[in-house]
Amino acid sequence: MSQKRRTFMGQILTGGIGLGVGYFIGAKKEKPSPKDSKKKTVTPYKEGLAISTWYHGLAANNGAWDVISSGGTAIDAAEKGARITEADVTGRSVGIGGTPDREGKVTLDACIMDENGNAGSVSFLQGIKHPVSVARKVMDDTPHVMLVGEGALQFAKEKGFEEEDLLTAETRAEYKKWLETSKYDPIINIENHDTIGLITMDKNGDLSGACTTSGLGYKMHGRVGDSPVIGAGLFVDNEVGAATATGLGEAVLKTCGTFLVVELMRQGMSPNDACKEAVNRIAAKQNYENFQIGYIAVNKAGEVGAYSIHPGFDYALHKDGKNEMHKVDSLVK
Ligand code: SD4
Repeated sequence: MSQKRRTFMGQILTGGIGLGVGYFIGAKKEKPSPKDSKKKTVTPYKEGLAISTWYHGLAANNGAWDVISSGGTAIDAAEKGARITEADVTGRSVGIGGTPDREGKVTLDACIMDENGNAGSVSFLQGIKHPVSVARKVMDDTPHVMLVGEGALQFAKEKGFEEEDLLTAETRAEYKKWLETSKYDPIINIENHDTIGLITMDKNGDLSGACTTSGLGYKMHGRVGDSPVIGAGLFVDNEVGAATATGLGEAVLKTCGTFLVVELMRQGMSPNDACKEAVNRIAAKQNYENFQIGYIAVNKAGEVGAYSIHPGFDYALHKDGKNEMHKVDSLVK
């Protein structure tokens, strides 16, 4: 070995050892004492609950509650509730009857997550009325988390889902009218969203969630929002809590919105404060004048919270024998 190379190797070794020692010392110093690392024990809420975005959440909560009240699991409840909204042809932003993209195609995004941290998701899926159930199959029957487009459709058909036209007479007519101007303003109207995000807690105190949408009306063909992205449109951590989002997906994606909400709850924030802080993070960097974001969250103790950028966002909560709408406080008054 040449002198030069030997010196170089020597430097690496000494540096390496030095770094190793430094790391070791550093690690030793920072290691939390067993007392510090003790987790705060939270008594899980075991009465069951369902909380979901917007008015259509009332019907979804009822579907979820049928499962929860009969002793079913949170994940089954989340799927059942989300399917109710997907099947509603009058809803313009979920499942059949959803507003198409600018090429007249209804493209759907959905995800689901259970109490063990398992997740499944589909995006840019066409022709299948219940994307949330396809997402469930991705979670249960594949080694993957996300399937998109053609592959998702192929998988759905293999699993027995029927392909159907998701445009209704009304949405077809609305699309034709839209074509007259083809005006697409990427800054969405603050009322233009109704994604369903649903969080469920069963009588075992376990949390799950689902999020399903047709995304933004007249979006670019191929556009995918936050709703099928784990940590953006939905996140569940059964030790801490769960959160889901609605609104302009791009803003949620850029801030890992629901992951952030859950992490803030892990650090001790209430669901309400965590939602508020996650909205503030968006507001700090983005011009939020013309778009809406709404978060809802639940912690392990069964406390719920929500916050939005603009007024007008509400959520449905099924808890303590009542299923009711709740207005949400917002950044802009
Ligand atoms: C999206 N977050 O695709 C969804 C939009 C939404 O009702 O909430 N639609 O960006």
